[in-house]
Amino acid sequence: MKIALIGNPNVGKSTIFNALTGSNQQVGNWAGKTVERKSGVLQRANQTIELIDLPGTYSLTAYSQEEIITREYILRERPDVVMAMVDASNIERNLYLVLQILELVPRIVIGLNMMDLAHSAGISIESSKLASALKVPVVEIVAAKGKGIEEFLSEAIRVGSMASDPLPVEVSYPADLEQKIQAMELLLVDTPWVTTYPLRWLAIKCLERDPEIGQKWSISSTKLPVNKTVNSCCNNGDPVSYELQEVAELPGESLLAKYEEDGWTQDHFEMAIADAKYRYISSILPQFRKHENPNKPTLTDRLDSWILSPFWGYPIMLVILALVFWMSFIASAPLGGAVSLGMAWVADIVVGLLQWGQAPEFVQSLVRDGIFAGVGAVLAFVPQIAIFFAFFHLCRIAVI
Ligand SMILES: Nc1nc2c(ncn2[C@@H]2O[C@H](COP(=O)(O)OP(=O)(O)O)[C@@H](O)[C@H]2O)c(=O)[nH]1
Ligand SMILES: [Mg+2]
Repeated sequence: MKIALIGNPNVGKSTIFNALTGSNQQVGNWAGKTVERKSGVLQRANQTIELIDLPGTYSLTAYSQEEIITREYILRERPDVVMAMVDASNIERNLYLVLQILELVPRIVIGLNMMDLAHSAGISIESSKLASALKVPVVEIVAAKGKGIEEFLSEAIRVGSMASDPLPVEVSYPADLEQKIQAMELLLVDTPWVTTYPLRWLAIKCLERDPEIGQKWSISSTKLPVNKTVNSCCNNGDPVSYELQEVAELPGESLLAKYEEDGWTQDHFEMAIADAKYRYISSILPQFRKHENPNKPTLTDRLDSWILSPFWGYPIMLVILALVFWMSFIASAPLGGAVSLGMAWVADIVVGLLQWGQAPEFVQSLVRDGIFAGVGAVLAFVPQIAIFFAFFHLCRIAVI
């Protein structure tokens, strides 16, 4: 059985993956990509399970390597079941990805992780109600503490072994958009593409003018060089590789042109489709999520209200940038000086020893002026660089 782990970045996929596969892992890169590929094998109830930890992603459009790899893996490798990890403390954004997965495959199980964080933020989520809202099994987990991991896996195995596909919810789009999706479905229903892609998903992606749709691949048993101009994932780390044969034009160009005349551009479709999913999530949220103290904003909420305010946001950003600049270039100067002094001190000792051992003058000069002066000049920048990167990393995780 093939199981894929999917979720937003930092939801705890790797924690689960490591807990389940232990040292039985294969780590490499997705072919032609700088994205890590982790797979592992485990045994449960006389079954061999291949588990794959897909790259963290927020969406399944074709804008990043992670998104393309994730969806291409689902479409081409056809895992028997998807384990969708969800951060319970940030459920709205996480469910957005779940709804997109549900448009691709019906066999999914949701792992509601970070229940501890949700609890301390005053959020309570009733997993059974979430399960009935989406018509998908939900298992509560605290991956970091190893809680619920085995239950999550058993549930995935159960769904993966079901004789027929389950029927999860389908997002309902506003009537005008729904009518356009159905018109596109009619054009696509008899094409060979529906053997590769689910019809509704294909229709939506055609309306979004997804650049990856319509690419024809052939499977080859030898490892082929990856065509660098093609922005698609190929598993040349696997026994089989894929080669792009051709990019076919799908039906629907004239329909798209007509829609465009009416103002339904590519951006308009993308926005309308994303908006409908978020509206759908907002409409079901009250069924399963409760804020224990809804009026009391959390610290993050309060910080956000200042940092993201249109008035205070810019001065705060300038202050933070000035602070990073000051820390990196001015406050770090004494540290750089200390490194230079330290190097000079060590150089004196080493050169003293060389003199004592009557080493030739050129060796002493090489050590003093070449090695210590050269390396010292470089090391003097280390505090500056370290401070800058520490701030850079902080800003990055603050954004995430
Ligand atoms: N508080 C809390 N932290 C968790 C939980 N599960 C994972 N983490 C932490 O979240 C971080 C991201 O986890 P990781 O498995 O790397 O996420 P990935 O990006 O989805 O692979 C790590 O520091 C984990 O220790 C959990 O249930 N509760
Ligand atoms: Mg990970």
